[in-house]
Amino acid sequence: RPGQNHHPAGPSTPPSSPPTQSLSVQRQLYERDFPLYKQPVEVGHFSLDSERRFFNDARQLRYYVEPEKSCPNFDLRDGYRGRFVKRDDRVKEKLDHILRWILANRSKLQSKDTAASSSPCALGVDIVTWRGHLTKLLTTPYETREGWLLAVTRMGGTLYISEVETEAARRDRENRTERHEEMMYWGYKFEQYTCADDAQSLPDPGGVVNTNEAFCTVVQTRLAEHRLLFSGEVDCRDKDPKAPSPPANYIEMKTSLEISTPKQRSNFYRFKLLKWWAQSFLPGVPRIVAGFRDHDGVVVSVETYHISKISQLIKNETNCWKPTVCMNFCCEFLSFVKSVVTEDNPRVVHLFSWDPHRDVTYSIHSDSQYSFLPD
Ligand code: 0WD
Ligand code: CA
Repeated sequence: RPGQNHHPAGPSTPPSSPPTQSLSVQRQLYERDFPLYKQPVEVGHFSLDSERRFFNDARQLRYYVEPEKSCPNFDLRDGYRGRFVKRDDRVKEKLDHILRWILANRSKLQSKDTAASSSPCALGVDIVTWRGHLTKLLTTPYETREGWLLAVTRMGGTLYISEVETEAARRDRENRTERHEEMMYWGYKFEQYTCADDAQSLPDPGGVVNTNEAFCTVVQTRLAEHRLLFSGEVDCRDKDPKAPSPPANYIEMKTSLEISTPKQRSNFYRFKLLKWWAQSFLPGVPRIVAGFRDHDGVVVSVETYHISKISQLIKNETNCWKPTVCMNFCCEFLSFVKSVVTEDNPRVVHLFSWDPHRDVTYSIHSDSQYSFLPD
């Protein structure tokens, strides 16, 4: 049925109807009650070392040390030339690290309710992906600049979702200005000023910043009927030994230009806080510590945002985003994917594609450059 459009939560859609060709992204279609989103549970974690090697442990987890002053004057440019090892972002790792974690931790996944589940599958989850891919889905109804490509394969009843770099994103990556390259370093430098290797020590601003290093949490949760397993990079944890268990003790670090005009403040609320909220809400990370910097990369103030308070913060903003629209769209996209990707075959990829001001569409590829599940 070409041209047919997938209608969100359409009660008139019979459950057995054939898959539709596209999914609308219009906000008003998703303005309804907040869907069920279960408290995310950490089922594991892993680390990537300075050479991007995988370890099934928390060796890269760091500890947040609150800056001495509210105006700390951290110089984020320090070390860019000389004490910086940058990850090679031409290398596409796809889901490989998550798959390594799954292979090492299968026993933790065979959940007790798998046998009783209406859709039994090998892993006991419907979706495996990166948190960052879900963040892109959450923000899609409000995105006007960057589209996305998501490759999906069904294997053993589980849908694996892995991003494919768009042509536009590749052009942007290859044509970044020297200024932009340096500014990408500033976020990592801020982490180095505020994070220590263990609960007893202090940050070492004189050390090397190596963006190969990462600590990733693996969480399990449910969005309406979709059982999700995803991983996301975590910057640090609360160093208090009495802090709650993960993910409630995790902290996301951010930097942003200092806010000096009402226009800047409104843009911060409407665009940046949307991305910050979506990214941390998904894995249940409760706090963001933000360093506000000037044009020269000097941090002039530090502020904490509680994820649970962000929706209140933005309520008085005109033309602002709504968390319920983000979550309902993501839920509907996952239902759309489930209805389209029915063939259980690691060599088949359905490539879902979205550009701003368009519907989500897809194409089908067998044994192509898009296949991403390793043998
Ligand atoms: O190869 C790829 N195409 C991708 C790899 C795409 C997306 C993710 N990854 C993997 C990497 O293994 C990385 O360790 O993503 C991990 C992070 O995953 P995520 O948490 O799902 O990603 P996201 O939420 O977008 O980013 C979290 C942090 C970023 O922090 P800020 O504060 O800037 O949001 O992960 C870093 C970055 O510090 N980051 C990445 N690190 C490695 N590779 C990547 C990336 N592609 N993107 C963001
Ligand atoms: Ca961060």
